[in-house]
Amino acid sequence: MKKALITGVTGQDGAYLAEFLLKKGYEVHGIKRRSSLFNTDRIDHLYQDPHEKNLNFILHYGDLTDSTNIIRIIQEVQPDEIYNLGAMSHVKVSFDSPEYTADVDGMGTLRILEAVRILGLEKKTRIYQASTSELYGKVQEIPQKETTPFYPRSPYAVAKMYGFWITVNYREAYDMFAVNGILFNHESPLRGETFVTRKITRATSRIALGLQDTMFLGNLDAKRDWGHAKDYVQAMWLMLQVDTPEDYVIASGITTTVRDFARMAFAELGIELEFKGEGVNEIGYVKKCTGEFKLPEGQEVIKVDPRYFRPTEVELLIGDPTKAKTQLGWELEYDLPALVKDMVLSDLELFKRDQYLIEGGHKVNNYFE
Ligand code: NDP
Ligand code: GDR
Repeated sequence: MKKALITGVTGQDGAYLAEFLLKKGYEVHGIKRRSSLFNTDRIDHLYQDPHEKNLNFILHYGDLTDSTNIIRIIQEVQPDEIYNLGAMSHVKVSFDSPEYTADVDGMGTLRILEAVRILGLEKKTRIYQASTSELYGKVQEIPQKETTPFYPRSPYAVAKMYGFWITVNYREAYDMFAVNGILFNHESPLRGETFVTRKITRATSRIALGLQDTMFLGNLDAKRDWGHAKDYVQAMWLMLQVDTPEDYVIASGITTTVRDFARMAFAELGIELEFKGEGVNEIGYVKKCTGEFKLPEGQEVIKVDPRYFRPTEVELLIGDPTKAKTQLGWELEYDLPALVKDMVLSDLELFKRDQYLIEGGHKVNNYFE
């Protein structure tokens, strides 16, 4: 039985990857951070009582800022594959916590690589590093591919750039099987609530149900190449199954504005939007309702709040996944409409439960960012 170790197992990708590897028959170990509340919502369906025999999903407390626990866990587990997904992954927040982001996302990657080397596991353990399309930053070439120069535009992207190159360096210096997946944005019903797609699908569902009137967004013109996280974790695994360690772009090859993503989310519930105004004065309002949800025509459901603007923005991302498709045989199952549908319907179910609770006189979590 192969053993995999996942950092960031409690995150969106960690949860899908753990499920995928368990189905493949792996023994899966995950590193989770200690927190004052349970932080395992996304993996609770995989949980096994530690008192059971023959466990194949095992969690360890740890943190990427602490090399002592990284070394100890890797020594204990002796993994065949490490997936380094742990990160302070929010681009806007990285401007508020730049030093911490550098420590976790940059130095954290070094700690993993160095632990494998210190423990003499260079020939046994294959390492996947979660690199990102944010490395491309300011547009140098489109579509962006493996050979496109980097121009990072945030403390997050700069930290990830260190992670990218230290992975390449350990591969070349110590002949380790260490690879970068340069993944473009991927989303799902498990996406963190403050990333724009999930923020939109949550607010769309709440607005349709009458739990909220308006959502506030930042740059509506930003363009992203969005795919489904379920498809993208398969690419991570494929990258570790080939003979030669190489870096790959994983993307859908299609780019869409934030504005159009919002339009698609509302359309999924039969609500047609139109936009008027420009810049900070732009407003998205209801033009027509053709389905179950009847909102008043003209209701202003999207407004712009400059607090969500970034000091330096990445305006356009569109990836070319040809190398992954031809060399790894990677294929997408979900296109953008299927992704939007999956997210909106899942959030609608979630907030129908909230609506039910509110009708019963209970309080629900009302925290939005
Ligand atoms: P999430 O933010 O959903 O998950 C991040 C994970 O990292 C969580 O499990 C989090 O723990 C954990 N984590 C944060 N800080 C630390 C730390 N100091 N030590 C250990 N673990 C830590 O991210 P995604 O699942 O979306 O992304 C996975 C990886 O892929 C990240 O590295 C991200 O930067 C990268 N990436 C993501 C893309 C995307 O579109 N989703 C695209 C390209 C790259 P906790 O649950 O306790 O917060
Ligand atoms: P991104 O994702 O920065 O691409 O990083 P995010 O969803 O946060 O932003 C995408 C684009 O939408 C614009 N935007 C807003 N973003 C947020 N979060 N909230 C808003 O209200 C809002 N309004 C407009 C942003 O300005 C941006 O242009 C994600 C993360 O998962 C990274 O970890 C990963 O590396 C990259 O994707 C690829």
